Amino acid sequence: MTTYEELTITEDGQKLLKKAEEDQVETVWDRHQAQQPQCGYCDMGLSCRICVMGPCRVDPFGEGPQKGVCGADADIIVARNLCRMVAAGASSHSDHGRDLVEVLAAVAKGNAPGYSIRDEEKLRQVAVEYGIDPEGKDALPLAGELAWTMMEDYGMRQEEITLVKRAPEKRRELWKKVGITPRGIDRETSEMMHRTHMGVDNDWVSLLLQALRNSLSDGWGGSMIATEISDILFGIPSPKPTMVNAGVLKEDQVNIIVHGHNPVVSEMILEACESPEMIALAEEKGAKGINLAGVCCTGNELLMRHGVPMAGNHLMTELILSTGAVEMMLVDYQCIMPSLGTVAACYHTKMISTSDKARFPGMEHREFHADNAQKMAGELVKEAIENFSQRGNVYIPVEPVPAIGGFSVETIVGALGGTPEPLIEAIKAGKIRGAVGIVGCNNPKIKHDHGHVTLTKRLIENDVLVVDTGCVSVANAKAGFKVPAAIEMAGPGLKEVCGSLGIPPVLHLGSCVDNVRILVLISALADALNVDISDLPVAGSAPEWYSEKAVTIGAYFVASGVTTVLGPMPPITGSMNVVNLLTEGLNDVVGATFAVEPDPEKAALLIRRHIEEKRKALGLAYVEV
Ligand code: SF4
Ligand code: MSK
Repeated sequence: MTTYEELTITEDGQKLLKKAEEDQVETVWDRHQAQQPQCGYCDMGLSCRICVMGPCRVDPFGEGPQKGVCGADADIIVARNLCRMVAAGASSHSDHGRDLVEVLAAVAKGNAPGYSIRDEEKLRQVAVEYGIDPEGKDALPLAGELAWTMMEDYGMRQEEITLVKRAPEKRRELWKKVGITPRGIDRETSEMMHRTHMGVDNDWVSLLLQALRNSLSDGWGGSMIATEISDILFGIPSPKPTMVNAGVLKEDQVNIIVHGHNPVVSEMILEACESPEMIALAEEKGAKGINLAGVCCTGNELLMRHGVPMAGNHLMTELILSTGAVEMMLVDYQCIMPSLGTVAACYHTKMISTSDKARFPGMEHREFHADNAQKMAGELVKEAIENFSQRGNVYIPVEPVPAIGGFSVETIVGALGGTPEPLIEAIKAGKIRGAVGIVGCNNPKIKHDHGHVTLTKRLIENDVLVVDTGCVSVANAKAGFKVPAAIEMAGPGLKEVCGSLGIPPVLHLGSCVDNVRILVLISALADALNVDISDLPVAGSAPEWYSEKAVTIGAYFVASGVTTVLGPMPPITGSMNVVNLLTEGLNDVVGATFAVEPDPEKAALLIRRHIEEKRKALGLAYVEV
């Protein structure tokens, strides 16, 4: 019998798991258990269902078939499967970016009531990067021109994606030499799918190089566009206090939760929740107000820009509903478990899907578009308020924890006095040994939040600065790492630097697409030191990843020169050639590799050793780890 403590390290998670069990609510952990044992062939990447001569499997013990019906061997099958994960991840982020380009275009045409250009300076700066002269142009026509030009990044009229120019020159030259400079966002994903069709690219090395190019089209393309337009439309994040965990729900208020990734919907919901008319209606219905909170990355988008509280990360999404305190959950897309409608049906919670491309069982579909979003948001918030009277018993198990979010590159550099120089000096002096981006999801294969929190703790206590995004950032906020007082958990050097700047030792950089903020930050560091990204004492990690998007993020980190340590093993162990290329061979190609280490204590040692090796190579003081 598994205990709640074995499933999650979080107090709210443990208590709500008990509540869910009492309420006979099935959770992701129950279904994970019911799936055991999971398919060994799939786990190793050795099964293929790309065509209907199959499905095929290659026997890992050498006794059964060693080739699929078409003749594909283990290397080809494993590489193709991984490549398709990268393509799916890249297309998810990049399609999210495309939606924002369309909203920007609609704003420019005056077809998006409620939306506006909140950061005109950033609009002008990005326009210049796209080769547009903003001189003498008003914001709206300029936004239209930028949206139109960005659309070309999605197609095939360019030799390289525009924002690739943000990468250090040495890195761009390397990409050219290796032949992985991304040309068009959709083009690379489309080519990846083409190459993995039966009978196209059957060289596992060539396939994996295209996967790197495809991932770069996301990191320096679709995701970067998503982040930049979000900043233009909704403002560049700046540090703001907030609260986290299931305790952010309020017993005496109307609770509305937003879930997914795209801020286009959630920004409008926030506006509606803050309207005096809605607040008055809530009071009329007996509530003390309207409490908007987030889960996953739509939550991160609102937290970063407005300090909206965060109820939980990926594995908490079902449990948040089991509080019985949620009047309405609105979802857009990605990481939304199709089980949520069934969980909500056990309570009074209304579930609303909002995107034409993401529908779910047990949810009412109310489609948001730029032209109707403001009106739709008002109607839905009203419905949520009216649902307050339908509440049954409510169980909010913990008090919330304070945190600070909103560290964009602009605010980090601003806090440093307008230049990355003080950070570089602190790294050179050894007060900060290096920096690590911890990113990604939760996965029921790993004790919830244990990987994130343990790794972060070990790194900061050894003077490694941590920046995080996505579901990690929620785990780390819940663990108390994101308040200035958390410097007490840091090593002496990191404590001194963060203490003098008044910042926590763990900086929240945003949502999944905001991993590109990490790329921009490390590019600035590399440029300031006149080295390549792969020379820096930095690393990436995804201790509890589950999604295809996380594979793509890992791939663009590595292709950009950041060695990245994964917790769960990707499905590649069926081919030692693929394993060796990804964990060793890539060092000779892009100067960085993947590593896999599910134990966060060991992962911390691995990362610290890597950082010290980079310090040594740069001629900086180093220690043996
Ligand atoms: Fe089998 Fe080849 Fe078809 Fe895959 S592509 S299912 S290995 S025949
Ligand atoms: S939401 S991709 S579970 S981080 Fe971005 Fe969290 Fe991973 Fe989804």
